Amino acid sequence: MTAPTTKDRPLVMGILNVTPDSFSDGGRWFGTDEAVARGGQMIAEGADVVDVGGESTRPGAEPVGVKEELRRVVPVVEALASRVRVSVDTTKEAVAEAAVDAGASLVNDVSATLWPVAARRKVGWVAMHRKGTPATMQADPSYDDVVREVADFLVERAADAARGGVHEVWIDPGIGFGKTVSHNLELLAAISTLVGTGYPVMVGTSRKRFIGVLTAEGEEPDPVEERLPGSLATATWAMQGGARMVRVHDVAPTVQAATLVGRRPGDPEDRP
Ligand code: HH2
Repeated sequence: MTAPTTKDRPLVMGILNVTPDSFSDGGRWFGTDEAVARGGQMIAEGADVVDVGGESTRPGAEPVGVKEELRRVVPVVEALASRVRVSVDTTKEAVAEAAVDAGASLVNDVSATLWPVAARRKVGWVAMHRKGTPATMQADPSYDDVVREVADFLVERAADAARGGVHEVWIDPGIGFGKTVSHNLELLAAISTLVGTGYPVMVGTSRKRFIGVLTAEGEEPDPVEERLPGSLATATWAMQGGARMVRVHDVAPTVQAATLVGRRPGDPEDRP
């Protein structure tokens, strides 16, 4: 399965949430102008892909209607697509279609159902695993073997998509989507199992709650704005395991981390 990369490092996807309620940056880039400016900043910081989303997937988030999601996403995609590869983070077919019309070339699909759009429109597709819906997913997630279940699910969906004519299929374990802290850690420790399926792997840990839980000294998770070191550590962990793309809020530090992953003494780039 092809995963276009011209870089000798894993790719960095910058998160652009055009939403009032995303868990870490909700409301900050809600206006079109603010969102486009934020996208420009991420391009300047070295983002390989900018992922534009108009509906929060955080636990308990309010669903957004198609019309409103289109209003949020389409102008931003349109403004950025000539400058960088744009993906659209949506679970709605109509929004995926409109974003592709506006220039997006990757559909980032946390529902893992939209491959027919990618096949029809000849764009890439990210299949992410989740258990349940945003309303229910963190209630009491349980698995017999989380790595096996996630890998089997993703391979089945990816194979359907490949058979259906999608030429670029990414798989993503869906860190935090119906997973406990231990499930997230098990999946990060087993990225090589996903890599072994042959599909390029993408991972999103950025600023997620499990980071704040693991570093907290008291009952409350450390706040979102204090999760950058843990975000970099987990992104690096995933890249070291073979992930070919990481989805992050903090582009510049992650590009630096990605550049260092896999560097070895004797590389042509070595300088005294
Ligand atoms: N995580 C989020 C949203 N989309 N897509 C993929 N492929 N992988 C992920 O891990 C993933 C994703 C959740 O993070 P964020 O976009 O920052 O928050 P929100 O859903 O609240 O907008």
